[in-house]
Amino acid sequence: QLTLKDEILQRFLQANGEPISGQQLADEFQVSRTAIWKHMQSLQQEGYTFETIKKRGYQLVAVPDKVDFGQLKQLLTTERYGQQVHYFDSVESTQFVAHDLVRQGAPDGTLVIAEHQSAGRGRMMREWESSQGKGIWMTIIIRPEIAPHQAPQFTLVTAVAIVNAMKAMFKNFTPQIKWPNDILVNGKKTTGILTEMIAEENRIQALLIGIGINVNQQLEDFPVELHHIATSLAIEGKESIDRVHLVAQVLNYLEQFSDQYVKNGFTLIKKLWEESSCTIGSQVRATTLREVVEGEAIAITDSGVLEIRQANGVVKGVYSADIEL
Ligand code: BT5
Repeated sequence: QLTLKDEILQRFLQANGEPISGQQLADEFQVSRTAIWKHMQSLQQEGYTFETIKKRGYQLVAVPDKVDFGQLKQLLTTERYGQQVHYFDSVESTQFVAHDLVRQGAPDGTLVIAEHQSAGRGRMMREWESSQGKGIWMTIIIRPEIAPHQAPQFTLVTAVAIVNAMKAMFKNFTPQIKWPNDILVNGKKTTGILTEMIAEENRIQALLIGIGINVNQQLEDFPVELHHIATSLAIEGKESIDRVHLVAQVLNYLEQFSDQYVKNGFTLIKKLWEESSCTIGSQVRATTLREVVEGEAIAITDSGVLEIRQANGVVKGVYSADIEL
């Protein structure tokens, strides 16, 4: 549900820089001009800048660099993904918030997004560095009609969506997928995906798709121990990036690809995945919870398992692992 303030903002965003008078807004929303003015003042405090154009009204001339859902809605072409947004300045982890929301019955496509996470996490409770205002830290709650054993494939579906969003927006670098859950640019990690499942018996209640994308950090924004493995899109693309557009693109592609996957299965996604992968054909060292498997990554199977041909010729399937290329 949009508040009046969000509606006013939407109206200015739709106006594309054209001025709108206070009276016009008051008439449209059937409130007083003072009410309109109060909401515009609080938008100003959030970093929106309005200019007064004589006899014509107010013009929106600058928006703050934050993930604003008034603006996000304009950019979405989705039916469900991102249509409900829970936006936070700071949370421990968007995954934790999403767990609570699932319990409260949040609908398919609900987005949880934060400017900062104080306890962002990766797989197996590893730390995920989520600095204020520089990245995209979000969880999408989805409720697909699939069996629990298909859940890991959603990490691959998500990776394909993110890579396509990046390719559509950025021409001066090429993102690559590293199985199972990383997107690399020039060999360094820009993005991590964390897929969690809430299931009962043979039914999925919800998948929580956590996505962390390093967007506008510079190297010094990362802790030293990440300098050799992590990078941001701004570092690789040599320009600062509008996060709202990227969030919208990711959600647009993600809804399209997950619907496609649920309807038609893994074949197309697998093909797209293979086209953007830097894993297949490489020598890898995969560390699973039980063992270390070394060899050439030769394929992913129809269920998303990575096949590795070892030096002795034996092919092993790996379900989840950390990969060194
Ligand atoms: C991941 O785990 O790559 C999944 C990361 C998911 C983060 C999102 S943010 C929104 C949502 N809310 C959360 O709390 N989490 C999700 P994994 O493959 O286990 O990789 C974790 C490892 O990546 C760490 O042990 C570090 O070595 C490294 N790392 C930590 N922060 C990083 C960053 N910002 N960029 C690149 N690498 C990082």
